[in-house]
Amino acid sequence: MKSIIAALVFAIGTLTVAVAAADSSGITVEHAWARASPKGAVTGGAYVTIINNGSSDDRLLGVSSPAAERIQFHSETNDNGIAKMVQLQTIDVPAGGSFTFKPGGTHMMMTGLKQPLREGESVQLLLRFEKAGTVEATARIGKIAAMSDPGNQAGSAN
Ligand SMILES: [Cu+2]
Repeated sequence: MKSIIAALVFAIGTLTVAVAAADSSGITVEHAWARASPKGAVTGGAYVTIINNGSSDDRLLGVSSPAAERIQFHSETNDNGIAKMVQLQTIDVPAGGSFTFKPGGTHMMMTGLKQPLREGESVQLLLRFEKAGTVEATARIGKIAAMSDPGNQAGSAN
């Protein structure tokens, strides 16, 4: 009987360790998408939802892509009908919380595009977090003025 209890305690101990390891980075990136760039444009908008199911706060430090020279975070505010963009250095993603980049709100601005962003194609994003490290996401490219993830639109042309 004693040996069975010992085995059980050992099994539970192992399980706890496994859960703790998975919990150390609870960051997932969902709904990565971008807007098609108009002809000749050198900038483009990219959007993701970051979910933090971990037990500690994390912070998005930067994003890069092989398709752009750099990616900035811009928050957009409406000041008496005039849209203003302010650059943010980092994005906080609290434990148990999430952050959504979206058109008209905080967005990722790809600058120095190396190739046009074409609807129906995709672009790689590398998100660098303070604790979770680098998380890769594939952004689907939607229409020029798309307002949401093209993968989520009913009646998508794809
Ligand atoms: Cu912007």
